[in-house]
Amino acid sequence: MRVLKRATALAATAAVLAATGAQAPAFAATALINGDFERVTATGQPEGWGPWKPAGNGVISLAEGPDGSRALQLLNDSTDDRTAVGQRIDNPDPSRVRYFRVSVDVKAENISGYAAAVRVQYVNGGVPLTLAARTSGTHDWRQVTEYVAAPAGTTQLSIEPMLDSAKGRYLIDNLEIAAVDAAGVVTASAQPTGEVELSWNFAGLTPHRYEIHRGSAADFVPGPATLLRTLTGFTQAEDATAQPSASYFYKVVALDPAGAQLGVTVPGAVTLPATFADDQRTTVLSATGLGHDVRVAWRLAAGTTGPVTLWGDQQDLSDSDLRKARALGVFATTADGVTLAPNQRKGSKHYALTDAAGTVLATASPAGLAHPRSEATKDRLKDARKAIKDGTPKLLWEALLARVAAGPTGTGYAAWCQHGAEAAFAYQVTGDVAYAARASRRSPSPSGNCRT
Ligand SMILES: [Ca+2]
Ligand SMILES: [Ca+2]
Repeated sequence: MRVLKRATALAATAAVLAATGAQAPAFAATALINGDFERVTATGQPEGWGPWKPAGNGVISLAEGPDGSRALQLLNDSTDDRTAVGQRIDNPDPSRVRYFRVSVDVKAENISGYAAAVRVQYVNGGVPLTLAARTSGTHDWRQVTEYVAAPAGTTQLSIEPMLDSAKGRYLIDNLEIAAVDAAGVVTASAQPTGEVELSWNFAGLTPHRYEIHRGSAADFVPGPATLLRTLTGFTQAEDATAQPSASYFYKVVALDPAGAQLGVTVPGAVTLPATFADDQRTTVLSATGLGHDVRVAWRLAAGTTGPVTLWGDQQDLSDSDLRKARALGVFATTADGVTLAPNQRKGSKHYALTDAAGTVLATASPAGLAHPRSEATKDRLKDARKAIKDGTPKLLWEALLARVAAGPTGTGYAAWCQHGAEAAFAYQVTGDVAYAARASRRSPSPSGNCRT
Protein backbone atom coordinates (compact mmCIF):
# COMPACT_ATOMS: atom_id res chain seq x y z
CA MET A 1 0.00 0.00 0.00
CA ARG A 2 1.27 3.42 -0.85
CA VAL A 3 0.25 6.48 1.05
CA LEU A 4 0.79 9.77 -0.67
CA LYS A 5 0.23 13.30 0.38
CA ARG A 6 -2.78 14.50 -1.53
CA ALA A 7 -0.90 17.35 -3.18
CA THR A 8 1.73 14.94 -4.50
CA ALA A 9 -0.87 12.60 -5.91
CA LEU A 10 -2.81 15.36 -7.57
CA ALA A 11 0.33 16.95 -8.97
CA ALA A 12 1.41 13.60 -10.37
CA THR A 13 -1.97 13.05 -11.96
CA ALA A 14 -2.06 16.49 -13.51
CA ALA A 15 1.48 16.09 -14.79
CA VAL A 16 0.71 12.74 -16.39
CA LEU A 17 -2.26 14.14 -18.23
CA ALA A 18 -0.26 17.18 -19.29
CA ALA A 19 2.70 15.07 -20.38
CA THR A 20 0.75 12.69 -22.57
CA GLY A 21 -1.28 15.52 -24.03
CA ALA A 22 -4.24 13.29 -23.42
CA GLN A 23 -7.61 14.49 -22.37
CA ALA A 24 -8.82 13.09 -19.12
CA PRO A 25 -10.45 9.79 -20.09
CA ALA A 26 -14.13 10.04 -20.87
CA PHE A 27 -14.55 7.72 -17.94
CA ALA A 28 -13.04 9.72 -15.12
CA ALA A 29 -13.45 10.52 -11.45
CA THR A 30 -16.93 11.93 -12.01
CA ALA A 31 -18.24 8.53 -13.03
CA LEU A 32 -18.56 7.58 -9.38
CA ILE A 33 -21.65 9.24 -7.95
CA ASN A 34 -21.39 11.01 -4.60
CA GLY A 35 -17.87 9.80 -3.80
CA ASP A 36 -17.55 12.70 -1.38
CA PHE A 37 -20.70 11.55 0.46
CA GLU A 38 -22.11 15.08 0.63
CA ARG A 39 -25.52 14.10 -0.74
CA VAL A 40 -27.78 12.37 1.78
CA THR A 41 -31.17 10.73 1.42
CA ALA A 42 -34.16 11.55 3.62
CA THR A 43 -33.35 8.49 5.70
CA GLY A 44 -29.78 9.62 6.36
CA GLN A 45 -28.11 7.30 3.87
CA PRO A 46 -25.49 8.29 1.26
CA GLU A 47 -27.24 8.98 -2.03
CA GLY A 48 -26.29 6.75 -4.96
CA TRP A 49 -24.78 4.02 -2.80
CA GLY A 50 -26.70 0.81 -2.28
CA PRO A 51 -26.54 -0.64 1.23
CA TRP A 52 -25.44 -4.26 1.52
CA LYS A 53 -25.44 -6.14 4.82
CA PRO A 54 -25.08 -9.85 4.04
CA ALA A 55 -24.53 -10.66 7.73
CA GLY A 56 -24.91 -9.12 11.16
CA ASN A 57 -26.15 -5.84 12.56
CA GLY A 58 -23.67 -3.28 11.22
CA VAL A 59 -24.70 0.36 10.84
CA ILE A 60 -24.31 2.53 7.74
CA SER A 61 -24.37 6.27 8.46
CA LEU A 62 -22.59 9.55 7.83
CA ALA A 63 -20.01 11.20 10.06
CA GLU A 64 -17.43 13.98 9.83
CA GLY A 65 -14.87 13.86 7.00
CA PRO A 66 -11.26 15.04 7.00
CA ASP A 67 -12.22 18.57 5.94
CA GLY A 68 -15.30 18.91 8.12
CA SER A 69 -17.57 17.70 5.33
CA ARG A 70 -19.59 14.50 5.43
CA ALA A 71 -17.99 11.08 5.26
CA LEU A 72 -19.29 7.53 5.08
CA GLN A 73 -19.20 5.65 8.36
CA LEU A 74 -19.46 1.87 8.72
CA LEU A 75 -19.86 0.56 12.25
CA ASN A 76 -19.66 -3.11 13.26
CA ASP A 77 -19.80 -4.31 16.86
CA SER A 78 -18.55 -7.85 16.15
CA THR A 79 -16.43 -9.66 13.59
CA ASP A 80 -19.39 -11.62 12.26
CA ASP A 81 -20.83 -8.39 10.85
CA ARG A 82 -20.46 -7.70 7.14
CA THR A 83 -21.42 -4.18 6.16
CA ALA A 84 -20.96 -2.36 2.86
CA VAL A 85 -22.30 0.15 0.40
CA GLY A 86 -21.74 -0.25 -3.31
CA GLN A 87 -22.25 1.14 -6.75
CA ARG A 88 -21.26 -0.03 -10.21
CA ILE A 89 -19.51 1.92 -12.90
CA ASP A 90 -19.06 1.00 -16.55
CA ASN A 91 -15.73 -0.10 -17.94
CA PRO A 92 -15.26 1.94 -21.13
CA ASP A 93 -13.11 -0.70 -22.83
CA PRO A 94 -13.62 -4.36 -21.85
CA SER A 95 -11.48 -5.52 -24.82
CA ARG A 96 -8.21 -5.32 -22.89
CA VAL A 97 -6.73 -5.06 -19.41
CA ARG A 98 -7.29 -1.61 -18.00
CA TYR A 99 -5.83 0.04 -14.94
CA PHE A 100 -7.87 2.17 -12.59
CA ARG A 101 -6.54 4.51 -9.96
CA VAL A 102 -8.42 4.34 -6.66
CA SER A 103 -7.87 7.28 -4.34
CA VAL A 104 -9.63 7.73 -1.06
CA ASP A 105 -9.38 9.27 2.40
CA VAL A 106 -9.70 6.67 5.16
CA LYS A 107 -9.84 6.70 8.94
CA ALA A 108 -9.93 3.71 11.29
CA GLU A 109 -10.95 3.23 14.90
CA ASN A 110 -10.28 -0.08 16.64
CA ILE A 111 -10.73 -2.13 13.49
CA SER A 112 -9.92 -5.82 13.77
CA GLY A 113 -11.01 -8.86 11.83
CA TYR A 114 -10.90 -9.70 8.15
CA ALA A 115 -11.00 -6.48 6.16
CA ALA A 116 -11.75 -2.79 6.09
CA ALA A 117 -11.24 -1.84 2.47
CA VAL A 118 -12.69 -0.56 -0.75
CA ARG A 119 -13.64 -3.86 -2.35
CA VAL A 120 -13.46 -3.82 -6.14
CA GLN A 121 -15.17 -6.56 -8.11
CA TYR A 122 -14.72 -7.05 -11.85
CA VAL A 123 -18.10 -7.93 -13.30
CA ASN A 124 -17.65 -10.59 -16.04
CA GLY A 125 -13.87 -10.29 -15.55
CA GLY A 126 -13.57 -13.81 -14.22
CA VAL A 127 -11.07 -13.05 -11.45
CA PRO A 128 -11.26 -12.55 -7.69
CA LEU A 129 -11.90 -9.17 -6.23
CA THR A 130 -9.31 -6.62 -5.06
CA LEU A 131 -9.22 -5.12 -1.58
CA ALA A 132 -7.96 -1.59 -2.21
CA ALA A 133 -6.83 0.83 0.50
CA ARG A 134 -7.13 -1.92 3.10
CA THR A 135 -6.59 -0.80 6.66
CA SER A 136 -6.94 -1.89 10.28
CA GLY A 137 -6.34 -0.73 13.84
CA THR A 138 -6.68 2.94 14.68
CA HIS A 139 -5.40 5.88 12.66
CA ASP A 140 -6.45 9.40 11.75
CA TRP A 141 -7.43 10.41 8.22
CA ARG A 142 -4.96 9.36 5.58
CA GLN A 143 -5.04 9.63 1.82
CA VAL A 144 -4.40 6.44 -0.12
CA THR A 145 -3.83 5.99 -3.83
CA GLU A 146 -3.69 2.50 -5.35
CA TYR A 147 -4.14 0.94 -8.74
CA VAL A 148 -6.31 -2.00 -9.65
CA ALA A 149 -6.23 -3.97 -12.89
CA ALA A 150 -9.53 -4.86 -14.50
CA PRO A 151 -9.09 -7.96 -16.68
CA ALA A 152 -10.23 -8.05 -20.27
CA GLY A 153 -13.92 -8.84 -20.35
CA THR A 154 -14.76 -6.69 -17.34
CA THR A 155 -17.94 -4.85 -18.24
CA GLN A 156 -18.44 -3.06 -14.93
CA LEU A 157 -16.54 -2.42 -11.76
CA SER A 158 -18.40 -2.79 -8.50
CA ILE A 159 -16.98 -0.35 -5.96
CA GLU A 160 -17.76 -1.35 -2.38
CA PRO A 161 -16.45 0.35 0.76
CA MET A 162 -16.80 -2.53 3.20
CA LEU A 163 -16.23 -3.52 6.79
CA ASP A 164 -16.14 -7.22 6.07
CA SER A 165 -16.18 -9.71 8.97
CA ALA A 166 -14.46 -7.05 11.00
CA LYS A 167 -15.46 -4.88 13.92
CA GLY A 168 -14.72 -1.23 14.62
CA ARG A 169 -15.43 2.13 13.03
CA TYR A 170 -14.44 2.68 9.40
CA LEU A 171 -14.70 6.09 7.74
CA ILE A 172 -14.35 6.85 4.04
CA ASP A 173 -14.39 10.13 2.12
CA ASN A 174 -13.43 11.56 -1.28
CA LEU A 175 -13.50 8.19 -3.00
CA GLU A 176 -12.50 8.56 -6.63
CA ILE A 177 -11.80 6.01 -9.32
CA ALA A 178 -10.36 6.85 -12.71
CA ALA A 179 -9.21 4.82 -15.70
CA VAL A 180 -5.50 5.25 -16.31
CA ASP A 181 -4.29 5.31 -19.87
CA ALA A 182 -1.06 3.35 -19.36
CA ALA A 183 0.22 -0.14 -20.09
CA GLY A 184 1.29 -0.71 -16.49
CA VAL A 185 1.63 0.68 -13.02
CA VAL A 186 4.54 0.95 -10.60
CA THR A 187 4.34 1.31 -6.86
CA ALA A 188 7.18 3.07 -5.06
CA SER A 189 7.40 2.73 -1.30
CA ALA A 190 10.00 4.56 0.83
CA GLN A 191 11.39 2.50 3.70
CA PRO A 192 12.34 4.13 7.02
CA THR A 193 15.90 2.95 6.36
CA GLY A 194 16.07 4.91 3.09
CA GLU A 195 15.54 2.30 0.41
CA VAL A 196 12.73 2.63 -2.10
CA GLU A 197 10.94 -0.65 -2.77
CA LEU A 198 9.47 -0.85 -6.25
CA SER A 199 6.98 -3.29 -7.70
CA TRP A 200 5.25 -3.11 -11.02
CA ASN A 201 2.60 -4.79 -13.05
CA PHE A 202 1.99 -4.97 -16.80
CA ALA A 203 -1.12 -7.12 -16.79
CA GLY A 204 -1.98 -8.42 -20.25
CA LEU A 205 1.56 -7.99 -21.62
CA THR A 206 4.38 -10.53 -21.64
CA PRO A 207 7.52 -8.39 -21.45
CA HIS A 208 10.97 -9.93 -21.78
CA ARG A 209 12.71 -7.39 -19.56
CA TYR A 210 12.16 -4.15 -17.69
CA GLU A 211 14.05 -0.89 -17.46
CA ILE A 212 13.72 0.99 -14.18
CA HIS A 213 13.97 4.74 -14.55
CA ARG A 214 14.06 7.53 -11.98
CA GLY A 215 13.32 11.17 -12.66
CA SER A 216 12.67 14.33 -10.71
CA ALA A 217 9.33 15.18 -12.34
CA ALA A 218 6.27 13.12 -13.15
CA ASP A 219 6.56 13.91 -16.87
CA PHE A 220 10.20 12.87 -17.30
CA VAL A 221 10.98 10.93 -20.46
CA PRO A 222 12.81 7.64 -19.77
CA GLY A 223 16.24 7.63 -21.43
CA PRO A 224 19.85 6.63 -20.79
CA ALA A 225 20.30 9.41 -18.22
CA THR A 226 17.38 8.21 -16.09
CA LEU A 227 18.07 4.45 -16.28
CA LEU A 228 18.82 2.84 -12.92
CA ARG A 229 18.96 -0.79 -14.02
CA THR A 230 17.53 -3.42 -16.33
CA LEU A 231 15.92 -6.58 -14.98
CA THR A 232 14.78 -9.73 -16.71
CA GLY A 233 11.98 -11.85 -15.37
CA PHE A 234 11.27 -9.96 -12.16
CA THR A 235 8.66 -7.40 -11.23
CA GLN A 236 10.19 -5.87 -8.17
CA ALA A 237 13.40 -4.12 -7.26
CA GLU A 238 14.93 -1.79 -4.73
CA ASP A 239 16.58 1.56 -5.20
CA ALA A 240 19.22 1.90 -2.49
CA THR A 241 20.62 5.17 -3.86
CA ALA A 242 17.80 7.47 -2.73
CA GLN A 243 18.76 10.58 -0.78
CA PRO A 244 17.09 11.93 2.40
CA SER A 245 14.17 14.31 1.79
CA ALA A 246 14.37 13.75 -1.97
CA SER A 247 11.28 13.30 -4.11
CA TYR A 248 11.49 10.94 -7.05
CA PHE A 249 9.30 9.62 -9.80
CA TYR A 250 9.86 6.10 -11.06
CA LYS A 251 8.78 4.65 -14.39
CA VAL A 252 9.24 1.11 -15.58
CA VAL A 253 9.57 0.44 -19.30
CA ALA A 254 8.57 -3.02 -20.59
CA LEU A 255 10.60 -4.35 -23.52
CA ASP A 256 10.27 -7.31 -25.84
CA PRO A 257 13.25 -9.62 -26.56
CA ALA A 258 14.37 -7.36 -29.42
CA GLY A 259 14.33 -4.29 -27.19
CA ALA A 260 11.18 -2.78 -28.62
CA GLN A 261 9.12 -0.86 -26.10
CA LEU A 262 5.87 -2.58 -25.13
CA GLY A 263 4.73 0.01 -22.65
CA VAL A 264 5.58 2.44 -19.86
CA THR A 265 4.01 2.65 -16.43
CA VAL A 266 2.44 5.70 -14.96
CA PRO A 267 4.99 7.39 -12.67
CA GLY A 268 5.27 6.11 -9.12
CA ALA A 269 5.98 9.02 -6.78
CA VAL A 270 7.83 8.85 -3.49
CA THR A 271 9.32 11.27 -0.96
CA LEU A 272 12.09 10.00 1.29
CA PRO A 273 12.17 10.72 5.04
CA ALA A 274 14.46 13.56 6.14
CA THR A 275 16.59 11.14 8.12
CA PHE A 276 17.05 7.45 7.51
CA ALA A 277 16.61 5.06 10.40
CA ASP A 278 19.70 3.00 11.10
CA ASP A 279 18.74 -0.57 11.90
CA GLN A 280 22.31 -1.69 12.61
CA ARG A 281 22.14 -3.31 16.06
CA THR A 282 25.78 -3.96 16.84
CA THR A 283 29.04 -2.60 15.51
CA VAL A 284 30.71 -4.93 13.04
CA LEU A 285 34.44 -4.78 12.30
CA SER A 286 36.32 -6.77 9.71
CA ALA A 287 39.91 -6.97 8.50
CA THR A 288 40.72 -8.43 5.11
CA GLY A 289 44.12 -8.92 3.53
CA LEU A 290 44.53 -7.23 0.14
CA GLY A 291 48.01 -8.28 -0.96
CA HIS A 292 50.37 -6.20 1.17
CA ASP A 293 47.56 -4.00 2.45
CA VAL A 294 44.83 -4.70 4.95
CA ARG A 295 41.35 -3.34 4.53
CA VAL A 296 39.73 -2.66 7.88
CA ALA A 297 36.04 -1.95 7.49
CA TRP A 298 33.24 -1.35 9.95
CA ARG A 299 29.60 -0.58 10.30
CA LEU A 300 28.74 1.24 13.50
CA ALA A 301 25.75 0.38 15.64
CA ALA A 302 22.96 2.94 15.42
CA GLY A 303 23.56 5.80 17.84
CA THR A 304 27.33 5.31 18.21
CA THR A 305 28.98 8.49 19.46
CA GLY A 306 32.13 9.43 17.62
CA PRO A 307 34.75 10.03 16.69
CA VAL A 308 35.83 6.41 16.66
CA THR A 309 39.42 5.28 17.05
CA LEU A 310 41.00 2.33 15.27
CA TRP A 311 43.61 0.42 17.27
CA GLY A 312 46.14 -2.18 16.14
CA ASP A 313 48.19 -4.74 18.02
CA GLN A 314 50.39 -7.75 17.31
CA GLN A 315 48.42 -9.60 19.97
CA ASP A 316 44.81 -10.67 19.73
CA LEU A 317 42.48 -7.92 20.96
CA SER A 318 39.34 -9.95 21.41
CA ASP A 319 39.77 -9.59 25.18
CA SER A 320 39.38 -5.81 24.67
CA ASP A 321 42.74 -5.20 26.38
CA LEU A 322 44.17 -2.23 24.52
CA ARG A 323 47.09 -1.48 26.86
CA LYS A 324 49.70 -2.44 24.29
CA ALA A 325 47.68 -1.39 21.26
CA ARG A 326 48.60 1.56 19.04
CA ALA A 327 46.12 4.09 17.72
CA LEU A 328 46.06 3.84 13.93
CA GLY A 329 43.56 6.55 13.18
CA VAL A 330 40.60 8.60 14.35
CA PHE A 331 37.48 8.69 12.19
CA ALA A 332 34.13 10.43 12.05
CA THR A 333 31.07 8.20 12.43
CA THR A 334 30.38 8.72 8.72
CA ALA A 335 33.55 6.75 7.84
CA ASP A 336 33.19 3.04 7.17
CA GLY A 337 36.76 1.80 6.84
CA VAL A 338 40.37 2.37 5.91
CA THR A 339 42.95 0.55 3.81
CA LEU A 340 46.24 0.28 5.66
CA ALA A 341 49.60 -0.05 3.92
CA PRO A 342 52.33 -1.99 5.83
CA ASN A 343 53.90 1.20 7.24
CA GLN A 344 50.49 2.39 8.46
CA ARG A 345 49.77 -0.87 10.25
CA LYS A 346 52.83 -0.48 12.49
CA GLY A 347 53.12 -4.25 12.81
CA SER A 348 49.46 -4.72 13.72
CA LYS A 349 47.79 -8.04 13.09
CA HIS A 350 44.71 -7.50 15.18
CA TYR A 351 42.34 -4.56 15.33
CA ALA A 352 39.83 -2.90 17.63
CA LEU A 353 37.47 0.04 17.30
CA THR A 354 36.57 2.31 20.23
CA ASP A 355 33.97 5.03 20.59
CA ALA A 356 34.43 8.55 21.96
CA ALA A 357 34.35 7.21 25.53
CA GLY A 358 37.05 4.66 24.79
CA THR A 359 34.68 1.71 24.94
CA VAL A 360 35.69 -1.16 22.66
CA LEU A 361 32.95 -1.53 20.06
CA ALA A 362 34.34 -4.47 18.12
CA THR A 363 37.54 -6.35 17.39
CA ALA A 364 38.78 -8.19 14.32
CA SER A 365 41.70 -10.17 12.95
CA PRO A 366 42.54 -10.51 9.27
CA ALA A 367 40.55 -13.35 7.85
CA GLY A 368 42.06 -13.41 4.39
CA LEU A 369 38.84 -14.99 3.26
CA ALA A 370 36.98 -14.29 0.09
CA HIS A 371 33.54 -13.93 1.58
CA PRO A 372 32.78 -11.00 3.86
CA ARG A 373 30.32 -13.08 5.83
CA SER A 374 33.07 -15.45 6.89
CA GLU A 375 35.13 -13.02 8.90
CA ALA A 376 34.14 -14.32 12.29
CA THR A 377 37.32 -15.75 13.79
CA LYS A 378 37.50 -18.61 16.28
CA ASP A 379 38.15 -16.21 19.13
CA ARG A 380 35.33 -13.89 18.18
CA LEU A 381 32.94 -16.81 17.93
CA LYS A 382 34.12 -18.06 21.32
CA ASP A 383 33.39 -14.62 22.73
CA ALA A 384 30.03 -14.57 21.05
CA ARG A 385 29.09 -17.97 22.49
CA LYS A 386 30.16 -16.80 25.94
CA ALA A 387 28.29 -13.52 25.64
CA ILE A 388 25.00 -15.04 24.59
CA LYS A 389 24.73 -17.29 27.61
CA ASP A 390 22.90 -14.71 29.68
CA GLY A 391 21.81 -11.12 30.04
CA THR A 392 21.11 -8.68 27.25
CA PRO A 393 23.21 -10.43 24.60
CA LYS A 394 21.20 -13.58 25.25
CA LEU A 395 17.98 -11.72 24.55
CA LEU A 396 19.46 -10.24 21.40
CA TRP A 397 20.68 -13.68 20.38
CA GLU A 398 17.29 -15.23 20.91
CA ALA A 399 15.70 -12.41 18.94
CA LEU A 400 18.20 -13.04 16.14
CA LEU A 401 17.41 -16.77 16.07
CA ALA A 402 13.71 -15.94 16.00
CA ARG A 403 14.26 -13.64 13.01
CA VAL A 404 16.30 -16.28 11.22
CA ALA A 405 13.59 -18.86 11.86
CA ALA A 406 10.90 -16.49 10.60
CA GLY A 407 12.73 -15.78 7.35
CA PRO A 408 13.21 -12.55 5.43
CA THR A 409 10.77 -9.76 6.23
CA GLY A 410 10.37 -8.87 2.56
CA THR A 411 11.71 -9.58 -0.88
CA GLY A 412 13.98 -6.55 -1.15
CA TYR A 413 17.70 -6.24 -0.79
CA ALA A 414 17.76 -5.07 2.83
CA ALA A 415 15.51 -7.86 4.10
CA TRP A 416 17.38 -10.68 2.36
CA CYS A 417 20.80 -9.25 3.10
CA GLN A 418 20.06 -9.05 6.81
CA HIS A 419 18.50 -12.51 6.82
CA GLY A 420 21.53 -14.01 5.07
CA ALA A 421 24.02 -12.32 7.36
CA GLU A 422 22.15 -13.32 10.52
CA ALA A 423 21.69 -16.91 9.37
CA ALA A 424 25.39 -17.12 8.54
CA PHE A 425 26.26 -15.78 11.97
CA ALA A 426 23.89 -18.26 13.63
CA TYR A 427 25.62 -21.06 11.72
CA GLN A 428 29.08 -19.90 12.77
CA VAL A 429 28.13 -19.68 16.43
CA THR A 430 26.11 -22.89 16.64
CA GLY A 431 27.64 -25.01 13.89
CA ASP A 432 24.10 -26.03 12.92
CA VAL A 433 24.13 -26.61 9.15
CA ALA A 434 20.42 -25.80 8.96
CA TYR A 435 21.42 -22.17 9.48
CA ALA A 436 24.03 -22.41 6.73
CA ALA A 437 21.32 -23.65 4.37
CA ARG A 438 19.17 -20.66 5.27
CA ALA A 439 22.08 -18.28 4.77
CA SER A 440 22.66 -19.50 1.23
CA ARG A 441 19.06 -19.23 0.09
CA ARG A 442 18.44 -16.85 -2.77
CA SER A 443 15.89 -14.10 -2.86
CA PRO A 444 13.16 -14.50 -5.50
CA SER A 445 14.24 -11.09 -6.71
CA PRO A 446 17.81 -10.50 -7.97
CA SER A 447 17.69 -7.16 -6.19
CA GLY A 448 17.17 -9.07 -2.96
CA ASN A 449 20.54 -10.75 -2.95
CA CYS A 450 23.55 -9.32 -1.17
CA ARG A 451 26.45 -8.06 -3.20
CA THR A 452 29.36 -10.46 -2.75
CA1 LIG B 1 -17.04 14.56 2.18
CA1 LIG C 1 -22.64 -7.59 15.41
